[in-house]
Amino acid sequence: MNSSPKSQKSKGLEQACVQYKKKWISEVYRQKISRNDKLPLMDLHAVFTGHFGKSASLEVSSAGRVNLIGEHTDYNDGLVLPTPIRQRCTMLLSPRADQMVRVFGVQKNQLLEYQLGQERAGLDWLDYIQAVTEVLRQDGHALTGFEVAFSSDVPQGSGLSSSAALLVTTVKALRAAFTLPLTDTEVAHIAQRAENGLVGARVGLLDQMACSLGQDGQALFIDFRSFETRSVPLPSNLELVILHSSLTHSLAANDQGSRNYKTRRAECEQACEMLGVSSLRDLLPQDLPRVASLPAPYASRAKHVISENARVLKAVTALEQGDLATLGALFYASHASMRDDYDVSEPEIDLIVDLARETTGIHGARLTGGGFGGSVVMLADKGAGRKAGEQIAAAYQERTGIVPRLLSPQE
Ligand code: GAF
Repeated sequence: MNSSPKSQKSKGLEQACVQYKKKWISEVYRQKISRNDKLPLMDLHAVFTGHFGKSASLEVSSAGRVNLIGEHTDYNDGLVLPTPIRQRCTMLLSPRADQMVRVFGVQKNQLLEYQLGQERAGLDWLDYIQAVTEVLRQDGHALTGFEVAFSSDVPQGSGLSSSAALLVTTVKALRAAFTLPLTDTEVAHIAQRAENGLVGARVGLLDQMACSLGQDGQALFIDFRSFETRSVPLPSNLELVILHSSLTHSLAANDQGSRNYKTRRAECEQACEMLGVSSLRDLLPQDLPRVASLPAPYASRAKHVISENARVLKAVTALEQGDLATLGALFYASHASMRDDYDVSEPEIDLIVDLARETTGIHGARLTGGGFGGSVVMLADKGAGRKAGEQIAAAYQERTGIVPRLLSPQE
């Protein structure tokens, strides 16, 4: 059909207005985000409408997690104890009739797209969305295309599960949009398969379970052998301090010699082979003398996992009793084990833990997450956390010249 010159002109004007509006929205939000990394929900709705010309049909969000204790145990059939953090990933979504997927990532200020069924790795942050649709399609779930805008204030590479929060949010948003019959545990498994698959990081299941099942004010005890889960309320005398060292890490990283996540996993598998067990979970603290006869580094890697499982059990009891002194001692012991036996800490992270020891109101501190950078979680007396965290952050900055980020408690 031919359009008249007049209607062509008004169409051109309309397109110019849409382009101008998008540019304006991008600029306004880029400035907001560069200031504090977070976007109010109302603004995310405006971004969605600005980009896609309609309102979103649903909204889903998942918090990041801090692991209190139980590190590098998940892929060894072991025990963990995460809890949600305030920072979260929020996603707005609207289905389309065709197979096109269009995604606007607020923090990247970027709109990327692909066709369902043509997922391929290498498209930066879009890989997380592609990885999820690939797994859902493999499982036979019927999807159509969709439009998405998402925003996350879980800092990347901070050891606080920014990837899992995005993956879990994506699975849950698609579950809601296409009425997929999935439990929260199944959501976590799909998110892990997505991360192991197209994203290419061979991570365990801790982060996805924590992001999918975590409840505010509760720690989530998970036994990765029996798949038992149990909520453990955080005692009212406790406040968590989370300080991001600003050293970022990548779980997919393969290029730091032997100091990476993938190598640690392989070392555990080799230790099992040498010990003739199917998993390090088969061993208890009384087996440590036998484990000590392994060559380096296998003896110390296995020692960390075995001793860490025992610490998680003790931590659950201490948490239930509101016993911050015992819990704090377990935090310091866990950190020493990650530093000396598992070799996943960094001097800057050790400095934060040492500063915590000298700070009034702090009972314990440890590196949280996969390591090689990231955050330190500390136990503080209720009401003392902010001041203590600020003191530690200031001393860290003075000694290293690196500007850390105090993520919790909030002002
Ligand atoms: C990362 C991984 F993704 C988890 O699976 C877990 O192994 C953790 O490191 C270490 O406890 O967060």
